[in-house]
Amino acid sequence: MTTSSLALLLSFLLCSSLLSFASYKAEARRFISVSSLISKDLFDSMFLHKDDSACPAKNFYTYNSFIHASKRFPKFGTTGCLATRKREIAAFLAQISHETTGGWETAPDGPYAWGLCFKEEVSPASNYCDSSNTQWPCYPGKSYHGRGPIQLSWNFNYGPVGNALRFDGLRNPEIVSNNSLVAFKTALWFWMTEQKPKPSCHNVMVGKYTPTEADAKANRTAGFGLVTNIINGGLECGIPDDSRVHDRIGYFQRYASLFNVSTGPNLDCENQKPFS
Ligand SMILES: *[C@@H]1O[C@H](CO)[C@@H](O)[C@H](O)[C@H]1NC(C)=O
Ligand SMILES: *[C@@H]1O[C@H](CO)[C@@H](O)[C@H](O)[C@H]1NC(C)=O
Ligand SMILES: CC(=O)N[C@H]1CO[C@H](CO)[C@@H](O)[C@@H]1O
Repeated sequence: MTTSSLALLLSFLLCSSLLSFASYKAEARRFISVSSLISKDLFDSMFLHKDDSACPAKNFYTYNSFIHASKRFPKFGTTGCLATRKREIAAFLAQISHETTGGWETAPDGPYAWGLCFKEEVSPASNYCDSSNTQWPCYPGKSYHGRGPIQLSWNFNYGPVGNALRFDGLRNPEIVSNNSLVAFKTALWFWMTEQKPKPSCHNVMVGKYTPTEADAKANRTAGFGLVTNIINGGLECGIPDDSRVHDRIGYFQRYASLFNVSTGPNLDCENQKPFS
């Protein structure tokens, strides 16, 4: 191995800046894709039970759909150094695992081996129509309950995600639980897209989040806990010892360890105020 290729390798491994930014970026584009960071074997070792007959989403969430969907969002899992990339993918998979978990405390292989077990909310309490939203009006008879890996909910999310991904989210919300490619794309859309005043989950995990004054006052510092705050902070954050928050963290710790990467600080959001 030449000195320069050794330097390159080290910069990837250690996240240092031995190389100029331009050559670093060029190398990064050449070598690192989501599928090179997470093989089908690694994916399958995370989601040990997703295709069990006990899981309603049996055979729905395939590795190929995940990889294919990720290509629609080229910055996902390809930003920053190698550890950052793996950590972002682990965080994303952890959050969607909590959203779709079939696990319980004494489940086979532990509670965190049961991500991607559900594709649709079971007995939704409402049709998640915010009728005060005139930009994304509900279509008569349609329900905007949780569907897909991120359990996309509400007309004001189905509308814009459909717009971005070129399907009619308001008239055809069912596609999110009937087409696994669309399903993964909706989850990645949610992950990658900033919805003010919240930052995007992606920017938080790759170190591109700059807290506003309001964020600083609310303890919203970067880390996995802030991602939880973005996804469901109104219900889960600012509460000591919330079991849903612990479930998200448990998934993240397991996946980070399968990726051989550290989780980073601020896993919890119990000391953070939700966004308002
Ligand atoms: C993590 O480390 C273990 C043990 O060294 C190794 O077998 C495994 O392939 C590594 N996984 C990844 C994703 O690098
Ligand atoms: C911020 O977090 C610290 C502990 O980390 C806590 O003492 C403080 O009350 C928190 N502030 C707010 C506004 O939640
Ligand atoms: C073919 C198919 O899977 N159809 C499903 C589409 O989604 C609706 C509701 O989300 C299901 O009830 C159908 O079974």
